[in-house]
Amino acid sequence: AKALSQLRPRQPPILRRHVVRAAPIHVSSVGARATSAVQGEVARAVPVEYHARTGINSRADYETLYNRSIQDPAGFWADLARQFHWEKPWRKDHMSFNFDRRKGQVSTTFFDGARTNICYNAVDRHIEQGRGSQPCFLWEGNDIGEDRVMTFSDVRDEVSRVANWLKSVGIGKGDSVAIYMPMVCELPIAMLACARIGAVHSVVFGGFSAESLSQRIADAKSKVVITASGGARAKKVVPLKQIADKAVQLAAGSGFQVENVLVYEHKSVPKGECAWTEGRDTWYQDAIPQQDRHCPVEWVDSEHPLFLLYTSGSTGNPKGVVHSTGGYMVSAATTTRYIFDLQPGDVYWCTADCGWITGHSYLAYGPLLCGAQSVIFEGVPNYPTPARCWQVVEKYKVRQFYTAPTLVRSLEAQDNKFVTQHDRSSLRILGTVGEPINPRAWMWFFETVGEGRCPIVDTWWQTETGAAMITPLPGAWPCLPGSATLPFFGVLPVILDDKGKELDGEAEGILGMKQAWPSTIRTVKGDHKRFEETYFSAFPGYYFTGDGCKRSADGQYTITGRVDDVINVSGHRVGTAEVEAALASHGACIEAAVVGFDHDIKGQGIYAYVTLHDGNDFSEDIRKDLVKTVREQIGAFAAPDVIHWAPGLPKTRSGKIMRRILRKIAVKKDDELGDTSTLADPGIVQGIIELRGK
Ligand code: 6R9
Repeated sequence: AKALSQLRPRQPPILRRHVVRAAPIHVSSVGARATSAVQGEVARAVPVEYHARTGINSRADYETLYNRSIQDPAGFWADLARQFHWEKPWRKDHMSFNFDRRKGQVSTTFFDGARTNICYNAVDRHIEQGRGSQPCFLWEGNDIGEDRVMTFSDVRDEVSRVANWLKSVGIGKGDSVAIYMPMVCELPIAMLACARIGAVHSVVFGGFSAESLSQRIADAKSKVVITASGGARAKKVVPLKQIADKAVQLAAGSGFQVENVLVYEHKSVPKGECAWTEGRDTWYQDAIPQQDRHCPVEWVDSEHPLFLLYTSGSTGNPKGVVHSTGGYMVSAATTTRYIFDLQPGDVYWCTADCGWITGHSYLAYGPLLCGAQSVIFEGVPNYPTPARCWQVVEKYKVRQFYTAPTLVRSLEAQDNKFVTQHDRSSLRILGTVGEPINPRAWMWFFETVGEGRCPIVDTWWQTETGAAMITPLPGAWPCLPGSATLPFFGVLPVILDDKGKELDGEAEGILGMKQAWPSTIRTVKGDHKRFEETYFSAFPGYYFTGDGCKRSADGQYTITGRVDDVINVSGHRVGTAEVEAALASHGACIEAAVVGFDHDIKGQGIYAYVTLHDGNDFSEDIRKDLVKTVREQIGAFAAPDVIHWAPGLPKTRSGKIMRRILRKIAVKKDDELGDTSTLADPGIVQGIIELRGK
C-alpha cells in the first residue's frame, strides 16, 4: 500500500484553489450564503461569467419569468408555444391537470384543441426559414475518421422515405414501432419518421437483451421493428439483428407477432453474416432509397402520444412511460434553449444514447427544435483513448457539452493530459444528468475540462418528467457544485415529510411536484391504474418523484438520492449520495456506492462498496482512512460499518449503479441477485463477491 501522505493530496492544485479560496457568494438579493448540501467536500457557490443570449442573466430576470410561469401557466406556455407551427390553434383555456386521485382520474393536458406535428417543427420549419442547407446532424463514428454531416434538407428527405416505407407496411397514426439501433443518424431519423405520420415510437436501448426487447415489443404491440445488422462499441461488435431475431421469436412465443423488420446494414456485421427471414425482413439500404422523398405531415392532436419509453422502477416489469406531442415539444425545446443557451447553428453535443430519455429530449428533439447542430457519437468515450471526447470537442468546435457524472468520474481517473492535449476553447457550457455529481468530480469537470470558464448545468429530471425540472440557468446565478439549484419555469417542487405534509423554507424530505408542466408523463402504456399507483398514491395531490431533496434557506434544491436509497441510521437520515461523495473525496477512491443493511442496534447500517484508483492496494490503512473521511465530513453516525472493496461497480448501461444487487451481496444473498443481464459488465458481480470479507 502507498503511504497515506501520498494519497490524500491527490487533488489537482487548481481544484484546491477553488475549494479553499472561493469566497462565500451571495446568491440572492437577500444575501444568503450558499453551500452545497451534498456533504463530503466543502462546496461553495462558484460564480462564472457567462452572458446568456436568452436574456436571462440574473436571478431577478429568472424570477420575473418564473413567477409568471407559476401564476399563469396557460398563458406562459402559450407564449412560448407560438414560435412553433400549429395547424390548428389551442383553445383559450388550453391546459388542465388533476394530481389528486381522490378527485377523479389523474390527468394532464396542454394545448387542448390544437393540432401540430413535432417532426414538422423540428425539421421542415427550419427549411422553410431558410436553414435547409445548415447541418443538423454531425455524426462521429466509433472509429476515428468515420464521420458524416446531414443537413436539415437531407434529414427531411430521409425521414420522409422511412415514413413512406412505414406507411407501405401498414403503419399509421397511433401504431407503435420499436426501434433497436446503434447510434447512427438513422436512429433519430426513424424516430422522426414515426412522428411524421403520427406513429408512436418505442426506442429500446441497443444494450438491452433479447428478453428485455421482446417484453417491450409485446407490451407496446409494435408490429414493426427497426434495427441494424450490428453495432460497434470500441472493439466490440453488438449483433443487434441476431438479438432482435430472438426477441421477435420470444414475443411470438408469448402471443405477439411482429410483421416487419427493417434492417439497416451496419459495417460491423455485413449482409452475408445476417440470418434472414424472407417476407418479414427488409434491408434498409434496399428499400428506403426506393421510396418517395416527399411525405405529407400527419397533423395530430396536441395530446396524441408521441412516444413510449420503458423505464424500470423499484417493483414489477418496466413501465412504458407515455409522452404527448404538443406539451413534450414545448418542454423539450424551451428547456434546451434556456438551459444550454442554444441558438440556431450552435454545435452541441449530448453524449447520451437515444435509447434513454436524455437522448430523446436532448440529442434528438430539443436541439432540432432549436435549429442547432447536434453531434451524434456512435462510440465510447475511452476509445481509442481517453482523449476521444476532447478530440471530438476540438474537431467540431462543440459549444455545449452534456454528459453523465459517471463519465466525468471515469475520465477524471485518467491522466489530465488526455484532456489538455485538445483545444477546448469552443466550450461555453457543460452539463450533467442522471445522478448526483460529487463536488470533487464537479470541480474537475469545471477546472480541467472547462478551464474555469464554463458554467455547469446540473440538470435534475426523470424519464417521467420528459424534460429538465431543476437546473441552473447559465450565468443567471452562481453554480453550486453538486446541486441542481432552482426549478425551471413552470415547475413547482414541494418538499414533503413522510406523511405528505409540505415543508416550508429550509427543509429536507421527499421531492414532489404540485403543478403539471407541459411534458408531464401522461400515463403508463396500457395501465393507467399502475400509473396512478406509482406516481400519485404515496402523497395524494402530488406527483411523487422517488427522490429525496434538500432545500436551502434561499430556495436552492439539492437532490440527495432516491428515497428508496436513503438509509436511516439510529434515526439519522443519511443520503447514500452524501456518503458516496465523502468517500469519493478521498484521494485513493475513484467511486463508491452505498447501501443500507439491517442492523440490530442502529436499525440500518451503512455498507459501502469502494473502487480504488489504479496503483492503490486494498489495505487496512486505506479502509480506516476512508471511514475517518466520512466521519469528518458528515459525522460519526454516517461512518460506514463495512467497506467492501470492489473492482468496479455494477452499473446499467446508462451508468446507474444497481443498488438492488449491492444490497443482496451485502447480506450474502448471492442467489437472489435477480436479472443481471442489463448490466454494462455482468462479470463485475462475481469480482465483487470474491472480495467480500477481504
Ligand atoms: C434524466 C434521467 C431519473 C433519476 C432521478 C434521480 C436521478 C437524474 C439527476 C439525478 C441527482 C441529477 N437523477 N438527474 N440525481 N442529480 N442531476 O436520468 O432520467 O433515467 O429516468 O432517471 O435519476 O434519482 O429520479 P431517468
